[in-house]
Amino acid sequence: MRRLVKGYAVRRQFGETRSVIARRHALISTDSHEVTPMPGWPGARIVVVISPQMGARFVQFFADMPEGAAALAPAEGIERFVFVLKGAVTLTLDGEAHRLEAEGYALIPAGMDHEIRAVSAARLVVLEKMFAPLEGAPHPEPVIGAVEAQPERPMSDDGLLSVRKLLPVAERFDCEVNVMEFQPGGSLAYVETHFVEHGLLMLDGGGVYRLDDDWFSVAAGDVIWMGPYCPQWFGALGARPARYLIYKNWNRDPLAG
Ligand code: UGY
Ligand code: MN
Repeated sequence: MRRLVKGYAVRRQFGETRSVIARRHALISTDSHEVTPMPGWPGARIVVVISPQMGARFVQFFADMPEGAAALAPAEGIERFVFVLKGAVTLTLDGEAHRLEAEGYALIPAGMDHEIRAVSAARLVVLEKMFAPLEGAPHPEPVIGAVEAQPERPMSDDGLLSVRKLLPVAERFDCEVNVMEFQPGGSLAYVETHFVEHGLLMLDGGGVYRLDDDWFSVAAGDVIWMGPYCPQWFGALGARPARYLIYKNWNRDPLAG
């Protein structure tokens, strides 16, 4: 561990980082995090890791909130997904307070006023996008849950890959957020190419991520943006399972804006 820390220090000294920003993908390692102020998040340390400025159609950021800090709803038309990495927050929606602890999460539909308040110092990862309504479908309801309460569904015949879906599978939702778990040696079955994009946070373990024509070693804390049609594949390495949180826009026609 000591060597690793020293390694980072040396890399920084020579202006190196594992972060890579390319046309259709990005890998953001923690050593290049940049803290920025953010309207609606007074007192919080915000690090925006994915945004439209790099080509994405959504935003992903970390929010470190000191105890007692509160965040307000985003601008009109934007839906928000909040996932607690550390500590605890209360989410107040429609006058009701919900406590979210580590690996607790919430999807707050566009247009829904709310407050997120840190009960203790808390670290969150937040995803926001412009909601894409679907004609004939009702407006989605808020979703509040915890990862471990969701059923683990097998995703491969070898038993090495499973997924927990954090949101209901229904077309009124224009995105999904999942936790995928790879046992050591497990991998995606094929190189995916699809029109939807991803925001990913490595939660545990690590492995090798293929993005376009490059292969990257990735570990807990790393963030990845995969733009439309970025060829992608992951294989887990190491003695313990690798897990990642992954967002995807979906359920909408590619011609629908
Ligand atoms: O759902 C997905 O597209 C997912 N399997 N992609 C990924 O893990 N890169
Ligand atoms: Mn994919």
